[in-house]
Amino acid sequence: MINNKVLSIILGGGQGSRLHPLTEERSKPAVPIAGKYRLVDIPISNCINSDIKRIFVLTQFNSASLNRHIKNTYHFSFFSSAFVDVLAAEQTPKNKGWFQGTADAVRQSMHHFVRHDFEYALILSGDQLYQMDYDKMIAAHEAANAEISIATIPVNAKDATSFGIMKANDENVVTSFIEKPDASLLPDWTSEVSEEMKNEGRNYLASMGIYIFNRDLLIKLMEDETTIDFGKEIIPQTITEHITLSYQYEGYWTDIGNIDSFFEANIGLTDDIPKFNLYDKKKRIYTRARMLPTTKIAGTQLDKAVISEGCIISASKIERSVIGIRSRIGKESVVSNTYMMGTDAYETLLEIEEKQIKILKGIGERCFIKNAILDKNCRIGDDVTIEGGPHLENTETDTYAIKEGIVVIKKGATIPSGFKL
Ligand code: ADQ
Ligand code: ADP
Repeated sequence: MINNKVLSIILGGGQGSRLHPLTEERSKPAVPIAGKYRLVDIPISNCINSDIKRIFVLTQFNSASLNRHIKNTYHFSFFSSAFVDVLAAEQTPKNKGWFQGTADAVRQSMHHFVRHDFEYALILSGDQLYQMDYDKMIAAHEAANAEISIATIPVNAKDATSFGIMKANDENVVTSFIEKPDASLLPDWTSEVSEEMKNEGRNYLASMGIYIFNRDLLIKLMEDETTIDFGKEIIPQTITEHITLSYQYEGYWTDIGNIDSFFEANIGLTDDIPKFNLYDKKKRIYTRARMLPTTKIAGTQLDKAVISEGCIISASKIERSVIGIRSRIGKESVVSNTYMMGTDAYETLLEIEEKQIKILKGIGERCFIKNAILDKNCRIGDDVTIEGGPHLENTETDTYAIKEGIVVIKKGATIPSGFKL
């Protein structure tokens, strides 16, 4: 089934330094998460699970890995109107080439959207972890006769300053909106929330950055070239003139736009009952089908380990860690509180011999890795210690970066045997 009224537009990221160095060589939507997925699989899967199958992904640059992933994953029937298309910022006589902000990204791509029939544009962020039925939000939008809808979630005072905060009336119509208010302004911005939310101190109604716009209104709003962002300009400027619905959501939702939250969201998957449920048959998360062999483990003590397919593991211990596809971990190594993304291809014995490879992809023997993210295709030698934590200062070298105590080993980096951090 396809919902023919809705066209989905996924905002795939700006020039984005917040996820650096994971975005050094790839665009943000292509960043691997949860061992076998890419960031963009989350909003795309939510769309597919809501029967929305006409999807554009807007990205700042056309990374080969994003295109390859989309092309190899989302095949729809030849007879269907479904598609997932990547639109990268283009240099044309009218613009400088980069998307200046979220609204500018939509504006510059508008000529692609208007070729399609649709009543509603569903605008989504590309860096959030959540499962949501957009069809329910669309039904609420229609029932309220709204022109714009914003998905909202109650947040606490600490988080409120990083979001767009709004107030709504008894009919959930938004009456005022402020983007990322200063803490001093917060006392004026509390809302009536459910008892459960109140008990958690979540008294502020935050925008989730998920919007529905009626087609004609979006076209009209995009004509004003001075507006750059939805949160900073479009939403605050339009709510008084156009009926804007607050569609309240109380499930699990988290922004994974920086290294810290990205790390926490991945490690959170090792909890006994993770807040993000990858095992829900009805809300499946899709990704590329790779036909990998099963994982082989020898002599390893596993505790809260999420292990993807195709791994070869001889470590002594893996705890509270997510291990990505095709990972290799050598004997007597300990991996703790770590997200290892895995590798793109196995190294054959012939290749190792011919290229005289000394340090293989993966983690060698007798290593100790804690509080780290290992990007894909890393080569960690033997007897390496990498221990992230608050004692480490933010810094960056050719092979790794430290952000808020998390050590990020860069894609394809080689860490020599005996290295200690
Ligand atoms: P932010 O998350 O700070 O606030 P922004 O940085 O504009 O807003 O990002 C929104 C989404 O658009 C992200 O997925 C981002 O990667 C993407 N994006 C940003 N710039 C882009 C560009 N130039 N081209 C393509 N994609 C781009 C917004 C709202 C707040 C709301 C939060 C919820 O402004 O009101 O509370 O989202 O997370
Ligand atoms: P990323 O997005 O993490 O930067 P890419 O998507 O560019 O990575 O690379 C992933 C894909 O590239 C893999 O799925 C694999 O098919 C292919 N690939 C990369 N390196 C090799 C290799 N050495 N041999 C075969 N395939 C490879």
